[in-house]
Amino acid sequence: MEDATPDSKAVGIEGTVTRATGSWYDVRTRSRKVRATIRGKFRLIAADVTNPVVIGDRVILQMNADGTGVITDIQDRKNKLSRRAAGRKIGREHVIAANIDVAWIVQSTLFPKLNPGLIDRFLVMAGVYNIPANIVINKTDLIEPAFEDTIDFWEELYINLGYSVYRTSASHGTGFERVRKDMTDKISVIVGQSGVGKSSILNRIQSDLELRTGEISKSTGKGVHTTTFAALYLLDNGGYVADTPGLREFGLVDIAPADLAHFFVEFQDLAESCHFPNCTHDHEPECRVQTAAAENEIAPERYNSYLNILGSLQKGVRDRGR
Ligand SMILES: Nc1nc2c(ncn2[C@@H]2O[C@H](COP(=O)(O)OP(=O)(O)OP(=O)(O)O)[C@@H](O)[C@H]2O)c(=O)[nH]1
Ligand SMILES: [Mg+2]
Ligand SMILES: [Zn+2]
Repeated sequence: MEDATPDSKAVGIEGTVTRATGSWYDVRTRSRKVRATIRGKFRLIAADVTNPVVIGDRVILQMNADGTGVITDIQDRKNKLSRRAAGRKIGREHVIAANIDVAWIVQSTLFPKLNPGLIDRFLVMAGVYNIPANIVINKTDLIEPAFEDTIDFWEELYINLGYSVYRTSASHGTGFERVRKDMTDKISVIVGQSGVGKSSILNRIQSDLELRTGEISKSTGKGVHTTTFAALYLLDNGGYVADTPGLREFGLVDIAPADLAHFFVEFQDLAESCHFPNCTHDHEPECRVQTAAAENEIAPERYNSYLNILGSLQKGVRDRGR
């Protein structure tokens, strides 16, 4: 669609939402960035969602005479990344971003320490929302010789499962060429807990972003939640990348416990040979997945991680049933 002139009322302009904070939205059209509001009807449609228009949304704008715009239509989303809202809006869906081509799951080697259980939770989340995922191990400059084997072990494990693993040091600026290349022409979203270096990584990918980065708490070894809202940044080489606030936790409430195994790629074929079609691969007899874990055919670490997530899903089901 052609860009319309600011005083054109009739023709809509197509654009991508790059910032969504409160009542104002930034929309990038082919030629410029427009500040826009939304029509009230979107709030009504989305009563169970805390935010009706999110970054990554493809929208139609009508221009006002003063150069601002009004979002009049939202195109169907290819996918979205959400979490359950906490606090006042508890239980409602909070959509973080839409139309995502790839989620980059960031972990740091130390401060905070690499947490494969969290990688698995993020992989499940990406799977549930139908988003391809890559894994970034940041802060490689902190790897002591004694720690090298551990990092190699996890890197190899995820590569063998078919994921792309990237090693970066935002402090030293190493490992970014491949990340930059694989972000080209895509909508990327960076996820990971606070302090792993998500904003620092983006500053390395494109220095003019100048995103604020935070400290690591001396007492907890964790980040201090420096990034407070998600925004989408235009990349020089084409594409967009979203920085997001560190996720404290995310309810995996959207899946039934019996569906969890679908998101552990290496379990899929095995699960078909289990005796019970709704096997949770936990306690059931004649379970092919349990046998595979016992015989190291699948990594016991991944099986344990599966059981941990299964436990939290089952707890969620019990809590909601009360
Ligand atoms: N040693 C080392 N420190 C790093 C690296 N990358 C980031 N840091 C430090 O880690 C701290 C947190 O970095 P941020 O980029 O703010 O982390 P974040 O993931 O964006 O955190 P939130 O915005 O709170 O979610 C800062 O003090 C960074 O300087 C790295 O590669 N090596
Ligand atoms: Mg940040
Ligand atoms: Zn089974």
